[in-house]
Amino acid sequence: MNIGMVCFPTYGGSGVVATELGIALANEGHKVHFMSYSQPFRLNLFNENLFFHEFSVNDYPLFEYQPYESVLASKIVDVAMYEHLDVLHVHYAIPHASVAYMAQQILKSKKISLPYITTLHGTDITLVGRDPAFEPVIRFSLNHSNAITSVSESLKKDTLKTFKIDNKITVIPNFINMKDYETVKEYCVKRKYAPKGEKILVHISNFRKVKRVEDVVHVFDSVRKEVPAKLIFVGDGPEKTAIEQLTRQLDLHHDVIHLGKITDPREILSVADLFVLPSETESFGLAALEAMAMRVPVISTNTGGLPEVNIHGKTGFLSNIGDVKDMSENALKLLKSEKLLEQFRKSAFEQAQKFDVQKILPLYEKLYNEVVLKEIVTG
Ligand code: GMT
Repeated sequence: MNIGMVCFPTYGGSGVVATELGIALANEGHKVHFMSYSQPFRLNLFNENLFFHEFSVNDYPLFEYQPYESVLASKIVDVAMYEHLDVLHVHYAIPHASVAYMAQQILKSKKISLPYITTLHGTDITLVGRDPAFEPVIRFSLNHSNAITSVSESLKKDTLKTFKIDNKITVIPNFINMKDYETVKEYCVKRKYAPKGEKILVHISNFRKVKRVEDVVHVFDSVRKEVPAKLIFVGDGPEKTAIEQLTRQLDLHHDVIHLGKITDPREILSVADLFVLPSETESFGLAALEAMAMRVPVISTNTGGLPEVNIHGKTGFLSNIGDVKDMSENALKLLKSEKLLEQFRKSAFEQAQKFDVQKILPLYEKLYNEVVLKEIVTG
């Protein structure tokens, strides 16, 4: 099958899912054409079935806001016509679902049919999507999608609550390739970050408000009072400076390491004892799943899709949003007992196996086949 894949290329779960899906599909023999304004950061183009079609939005002085949608729609039309796409898969509803609809209509006028699938990732519904300014466009383009997927049951419920959607939503969870995680190597030297054998807590995110990174700092503050520990932050984003200031105010900064953006989280997860994710909303929590696949238990909130991934009392613990005390107690419970920590590590790894690409990929392939077949039958 020839598949068009549209995603945001930047650091963030939706781009990672799109890229990993494209790679898995390419390994199965499908030809996958990525369309994005820059190369998705995990996309390796040395694969005969992977293609990247870059587009750039001109910085014309008349435009205060660049016409991203028009340029992307034109790119989709072009790639669909010349690469003979069978199906288009767009990640993140805003604005990709409406762009896909526009491209579909343009192609229709040229007697070319291109069904499109929209995958909802989270903030496109739970944050940005809640803005009434987007409502009619999102509702329309979702209702006209040939199929919609959401990354968790929770996000499906949120979508149906927020928008009047007549279309069916199929839940296809985030996934990982377990092969990449099976042999646990110590990629980087633990001694560098924890020279005295301190416990290591890790948080990976894009440092947006929704991640509540300040709660990570407060949890670490409590933990460190009882157990020698280090905190490693991975990622960058709008809250980073405020977080740095907070760690200085609390006099924690000597035990906090900021690594910035790294492409392979396994390196740092291989030395972690706990992963902390205290998000306000989290449709799935791919970062938590990646941690679990590296045998790292997760201290998280119980929001959104997190309970579908992190099993309370087994793979980690779930707390109410903002309940730093509970999160700290849970973290200490694990850090103070090697035996318990080991048990949780094992369960985290077992739970992660349920989200192996081998189980999830067929769900996407089935959906692609269904929409393509339906398009042929109904024209
Ligand atoms: O986590 C983010 O803020 C990035 C965002 C994205 O769209 O790139 O992530 C969302 O999609 C991921 C992949 O499906 C999910 O695993 C994340 O839980 C989700 N983030 C939120 O819902 C906040």
